[in-house]
Amino acid sequence: MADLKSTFLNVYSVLKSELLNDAAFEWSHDSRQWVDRMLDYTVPGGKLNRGLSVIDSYRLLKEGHALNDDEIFLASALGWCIEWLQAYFLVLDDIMDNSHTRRGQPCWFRVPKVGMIAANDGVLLRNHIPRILRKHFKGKPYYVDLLDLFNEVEFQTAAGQMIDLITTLEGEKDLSKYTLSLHRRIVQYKTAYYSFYLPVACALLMAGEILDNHVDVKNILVEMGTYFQVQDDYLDCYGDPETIGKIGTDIEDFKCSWLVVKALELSNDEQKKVLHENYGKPDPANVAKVKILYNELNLEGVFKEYERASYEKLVTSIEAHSSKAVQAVLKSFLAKIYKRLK
Ligand code: DMA
Ligand code: MG
Ligand code: MG
Ligand code: MG
Repeated sequence: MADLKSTFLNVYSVLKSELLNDAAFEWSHDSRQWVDRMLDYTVPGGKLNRGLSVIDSYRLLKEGHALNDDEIFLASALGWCIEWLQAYFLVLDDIMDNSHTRRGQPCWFRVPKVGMIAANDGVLLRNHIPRILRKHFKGKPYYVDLLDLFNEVEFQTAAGQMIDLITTLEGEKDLSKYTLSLHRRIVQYKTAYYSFYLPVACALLMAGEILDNHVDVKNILVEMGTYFQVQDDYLDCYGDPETIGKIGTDIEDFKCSWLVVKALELSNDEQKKVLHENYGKPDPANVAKVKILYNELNLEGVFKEYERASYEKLVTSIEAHSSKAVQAVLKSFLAKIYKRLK
C-alpha cells in the first residue's frame, strides 16, 4: 500500500514535468517556477483518497489480473486528474469561504505575493486536466467519454458550489430556508459527484465499460458522497484542526451545514432565537454561542447515530449489487471514509 502511494507520487512528478514543458506555451524561467511552486503547494498535499481510488477500483474491476506498468500509470494519471480538479476547486473555495488554512498550511491565496493571482492559478489547474488527458489518452477508445465525464462532473460541482454560496448572500440570510432537502441538494452536487462517482467512473471507462450501464453504482456513490460531506460539516465544528488541516468557518459563513439543519430541527423557540441571533456572524463570541447550543442539543450524539445508520444503509445497498467486483470497489471506498477523523 505504501508502495502504491509512492508509485502514485512518482506519476505526479512525471505529469508536473510534462506540464512545465507544455509546448503550447513559451515558458520563461519565472513562469515555470511559479507553476512549479503552485502545483507543489496545491495539488499533492491531501489525503489522495480520490486519486488512489481510481487505481484501487480499476484493480478490483480487473478481478485478480495483475496490472501492468502501463495500466498503473494510466490509472494514476486519471487519479491525478481528479486531484487536480480538487485542487482547482479548493483554491477557489478557500477564497470564497474566506478560509485560513488548508492541509495544515495557509490557504494558497493567503501566501505572500499570491493573493488574487490564486484565482488565475485555479483556472490554470483546471486547464491542466485536458492537457494531461490529451497527452496520455488521446488514442484511447474511451477518450471522448473521459472528456465528457470530466466536463459534466465539473459542471455539477460548480453548480453545487453556486447553491452553497447563494444561500449565504448578505441581505438574504434566512435560516428558515435551511432544510435537510436543501442540504442534500447542495452536498450532492458540490461534493458527491467529483469525490465519489468520478474516481469509480474513471476506472469503469478504463476497464472498457459504458457508464450508462452503471446508474445503480452512481446512485450508491452519490449516497456515499452525501455521507462524506455530512462528515465534513461535522468535522468543521468538531474536528481537530491539527488533524483535519483546516480551521472551520461554516458558522461564521452562514453555511447550510448539516449541523445547523439538525440544530434547527431539534431547537425549541428559545434555542431557535439563539441561532437566529448568532449564526453567520464573524465575532468569535457569536460563534461560541452557536457551539454551546450545538452541545446542548447533543449534535455529536445525533451525528454518531446518523453515521451508524448511513453506514448500515450503504452496506445493504452495496450487498444488493449483482457484481462481486463492483461490491468490492464500493466497500473499499466506504472503508476508507467510515468514522474518519480527517
Ligand atoms: C467544498 O465544500 C466543496 C468543494 C467543491 C471544494 P467545503 O467548503 O465544505 O469544503 P472545505 O470544508 O474543505 O472548505
Ligand atoms: Mg470551504
Ligand atoms: Mg465551500
Ligand atoms: Mg467544509
